[in-house]
Amino acid sequence: MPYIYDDQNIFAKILRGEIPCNKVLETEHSLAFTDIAPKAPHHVLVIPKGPYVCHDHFATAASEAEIVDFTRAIGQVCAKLGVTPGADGNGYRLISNTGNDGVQEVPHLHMHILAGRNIGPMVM
Ligand code: IU
Repeated sequence: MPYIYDDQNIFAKILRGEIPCNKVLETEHSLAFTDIAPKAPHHVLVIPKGPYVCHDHFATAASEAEIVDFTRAIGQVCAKLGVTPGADGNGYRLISNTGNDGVQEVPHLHMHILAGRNIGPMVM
């Protein structure tokens, strides 16, 4: 079944500049901003600028340039936060909630970066 993108979702509005965000990083194809309800000292969301509902949609429909940009943007945000383990940071968790069972609230692909404390066991 094809993915149907709802362009009225909150992240689409942020991308169109209709709603402000606390921007952490912007690249050609991606945007990163702080989560409005942080679950950790660092809680950043990274989203592709294109209209993709979730990772599966992105991985099958996005261009290689978008996929590379998104993947690198996540790494760049972690570096900016100073949490990259290989660069003496203390690590982080990446989460991308997907669909109903993943309890995805906003239907635009987003990667949560959680860091700044021990995030605890995987089931939250
Ligand atoms: P999800 O369950 O992975 O879809 O979580 C959506 C996240 O988007 C959640 O952590 C919200 O706090 C966050 N968020 C936001 O940062 N800004 C908003 O205006 C809204 C939700 I609505």
